[in-house]
Order: sequence, then C-alpha cells, then structure tokens
Amino acid sequence: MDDLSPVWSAIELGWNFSQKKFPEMDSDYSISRVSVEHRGAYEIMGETGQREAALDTRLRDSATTQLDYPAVGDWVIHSKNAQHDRRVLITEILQRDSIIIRRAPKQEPIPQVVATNVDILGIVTSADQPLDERRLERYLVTAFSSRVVPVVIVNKSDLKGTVERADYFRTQYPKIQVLETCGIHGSEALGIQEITGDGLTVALTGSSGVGKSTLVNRLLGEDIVRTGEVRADGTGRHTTVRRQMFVLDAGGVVIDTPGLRELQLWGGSGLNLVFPEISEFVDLCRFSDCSHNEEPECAVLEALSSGQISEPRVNAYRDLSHDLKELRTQIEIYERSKRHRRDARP
Ligand SMILES: Nc1nc2c(ncn2[C@@H]2O[C@H](COP(=O)(O)OP(=O)(O)O)[C@@H](O)[C@H]2O)c(=O)[nH]1
Ligand SMILES: [Mg+2]
Repeated sequence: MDDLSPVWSAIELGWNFSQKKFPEMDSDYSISRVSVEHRGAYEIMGETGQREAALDTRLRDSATTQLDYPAVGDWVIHSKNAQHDRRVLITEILQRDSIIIRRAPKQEPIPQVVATNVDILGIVTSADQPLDERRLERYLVTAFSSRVVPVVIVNKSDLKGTVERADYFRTQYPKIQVLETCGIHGSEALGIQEITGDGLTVALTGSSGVGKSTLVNRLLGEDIVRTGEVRADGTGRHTTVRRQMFVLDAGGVVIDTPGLRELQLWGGSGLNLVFPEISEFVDLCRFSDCSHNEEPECAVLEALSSGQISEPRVNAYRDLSHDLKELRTQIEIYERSKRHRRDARP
C-alpha cells in the first residue's frame, strides 16, 4: 500500500456511533466500506486506505442471491494483506441497516441492490424534465420499503417551473421534505447540506440529466464526478455509469447513482405510506384481497365515486399492487424451477 494514500475513520465513512458500536477486529482483518462495485470487483475505503477488493471464496460459494453479495454502502470485513493481484479479500458483510432494492431489469424476477446502509434517499427531479408522478411514486415506495427516508430534491432552481413543482410535491406529500437546489449557480446547492452530515449516508437517485452528479460535485467542492450535457430532447447522456460513494469534508457520505431507465418495485411494504389517502379505505373493503376493480362493497371504489380520492392515484395504487402480486407469483415459479433444476442434477 502507498503510505501517502489517505485513510478514513469509521465516523468519516458514515458510521453512526450513537446507534451502535464499531466492531473490533483482530490484527489480520479490518473493516472498510464498499465505495464502488463493478462486475464482482470492489473498491473499499477504510482505516487501511482505499483498496481494491475481491470476494473470499467461502463468501462467494455461500452466496445464493444477489442480496448475498457486497454492494455500495456495505461495511465489510476484509483481510489486511493483499493477494498477488493487489486485492484484499472480503470475508464478511456486516449486518445492513437498510437495503435499497429494485427489481433487476431482466426477465427473471431477481433483485438488484442499489445501495445499502443508506439513511436518506434523495429523489432528484428538475423542471426541464416532464413531471412523472407514477415514477416518483415508485421511488417513494422503494424508499419506504427499504426503511430509508425519502427527500424530494427539485434541482435546477434557476429554471422556470421549479417553485410550482416543489409546491406540488409539498401539497401531495405534506410529510416528505422537499428541497429546491441549484447545482450550477450561487450557494443554493448547499440546501442539500441540510440532509448531509456526520453519521449520515445520502444516496441520490432520479432520471439521467437532472443534475445528481453536479450536486455531488458541489458537495465535494470540486469536479470529481463527470457530468453530462442534456440533449435537446431533455434526456441526459448516461455519463454516470456506476454507483459510487464519496466522503464529504463537512461530514457524512453521498452515493451517486446512474439514472435508472426504469424503476421496478421489489418490495411493497411502503405502498400504504405513499398512498395514505387510499390505504385508509382499503381496510374497509368487504374482501381482504379486494383488487378494487369491480368487487362489491369496495370502499376504495366508493370513495372514488364520491370524489374523496383521485382516479389517477387509485389507478396507480392498483397498478403497483397488481405488479407486486404478479412479482410474488413470478418469484414462486422461478424459485420452484430453480429447485427442480438443482434436484435434477445427477
Ligand atoms: N440550469 C441548470 N443546469 C444544471 C443544474 N445542475 C446540473 N445542471 C446541468 O444538467 C446536466 C446534467 O447534469 P448531471 O449532473 O450530469 O446529471 P445526472 O445525470 O443526474 O448526474 C449538466 O449539463 C449540468 O450542467 C442546475 O442547477 N441548473
Ligand atoms: Mg450522473
């Protein structure tokens, strides 16, 4: 290891000491945090510096799903000594406080970890991109289902329409914090500092081109992450290709993510928190498995016809509930066929 390279303490890497003790390691091992994951190779940061890491064979052999592999944000135990390829070996993943999962953009129903040990998910939008409420709902459900606090960030506050969009979110979701930021002018980007700090991990997500990486650079105080020009059709180039965690001088860490072309739900436990006005009626339906389509004595449909809830929101709620049910069925079939294949092996 290069003796001049920087090292990071647990607190600098976002460990929350008021909530839990940092484990002690014997001298051959150390604990670091995964800052980059790329096709099974990892970069980790910790008291032994920034290192390249690979999985210990035992950990790799015992992994059965995507969730068993280290992800950006994970605290991992690793050997201090590097292999001949200069990599240290990750032997264990510490228990996660939170795990942001989406459905992998694949045919098979498998999960993909976006980031772990995240406290706040900053969902970034900007007025130069069309408002997609359905997409926002999926981000919010994902955050709540992952035990992460969502904050909506309306970036590019220099553009017309920002205030209206922010106010719209505040009205629709009175309990969710909404920030207006600007990545390129003045000190407004610093509004985002309200949600960063010692012991906190903030992950930024949202469509490509809304300015996530620009905000990360502002927080870092220098242009470390590449940012992209927005094309005439409003979409950004996909300049951020990998998730990466950065340590902030002012305390805490931030994780930049590439814009997701689609966000499909993996978990749905947060659904009712995103649709409180609808979930209020769900329990009053006659059938506990009511799909709110045409069942008799459906309290949701009654509330809809009396104008207490809005039709687009009910449709969105129905669609997401349907997707989640479908996903559970697909997972069951997938797991069963996996078991069959395993059992059929000689
Ligand atoms: N007008 C304006 N443009 C911004 C702002 N923040 C970022 N941009 C521009 O938006 C484009 C996309 O930014 P980038 O950070 O790469 O977006 P990302 O894909 O979300 O990471 C770049 O051309 C930025 O210069 C802002 O606050 N105002
Ligand atoms: Mg980016």
